[in-house]
Amino acid sequence: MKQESNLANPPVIVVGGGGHAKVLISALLLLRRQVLGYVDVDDSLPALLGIANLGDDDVVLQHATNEVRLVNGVGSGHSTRLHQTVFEKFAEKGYVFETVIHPNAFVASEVDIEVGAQLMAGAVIQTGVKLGENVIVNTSASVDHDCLIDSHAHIAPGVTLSGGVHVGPGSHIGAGASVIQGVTIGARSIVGAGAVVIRDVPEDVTVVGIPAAVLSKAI
Ligand code: JB3
Repeated sequence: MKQESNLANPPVIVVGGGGHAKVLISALLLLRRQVLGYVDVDDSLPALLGIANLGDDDVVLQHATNEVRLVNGVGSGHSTRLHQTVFEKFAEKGYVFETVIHPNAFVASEVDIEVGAQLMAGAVIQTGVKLGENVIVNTSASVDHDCLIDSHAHIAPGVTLSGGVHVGPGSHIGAGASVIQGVTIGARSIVGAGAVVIRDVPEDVTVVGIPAAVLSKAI
């Protein structure tokens, strides 16, 4: 697991104040992490689980990069790309994103988890898996042996990835989708909720249905 900071467990600031942020704050509180607050483009949003809205993203810049860690609380509510945009915006300024692993996630041996990855409650990460930076494995999603999930990909709730699946960078696997073993999902592609993927998916497309077929270019 790659992480860099001068402090063992620095306090965190959550970026975003919607549904994804709320789930992350819940996990962080269970993990007994100190959460200074969250930042959102909407500074009128109320506290989340007792954690205050600190204002907009400029508030983060008031903290030195080695004093705090960030948690990327922007999910896929507005766009499947925003999660990556937020990560890159702060990472290029030198901020480190915390890796969040819910205490009820299962992580097998010989798993490689990059900085900023998020494993929600009930996520199962089997042996030999590699999770890139800023990846989300959402509630009750299952990532089986030797899968490679590239940076910024989102494995939505209830997804089943069989062994040796490769999910390309920035891709989104929709809720409840299933992917058979050995399939590659191309970069930035979207797999619709409930789809069953039985063959490789190219880059920059949306696939839906059973078996999954290309619907359109991804947006
Ligand atoms: O399905 C599940 C379990 N979770 C979904 C998650 C993965 O994606 C959830 O149900 C939603 O569909 C979605 O959650 P998310 O991304 O939190 O969406 P939403 O509830 O719409 O909140 C997004 C928040 O991010 C809003 O309050 C925006 O104002 C804020 N936001 C957008 N861009 C930003 C930025 N906040 C900051 N700080 N900076 C930004 O650039």
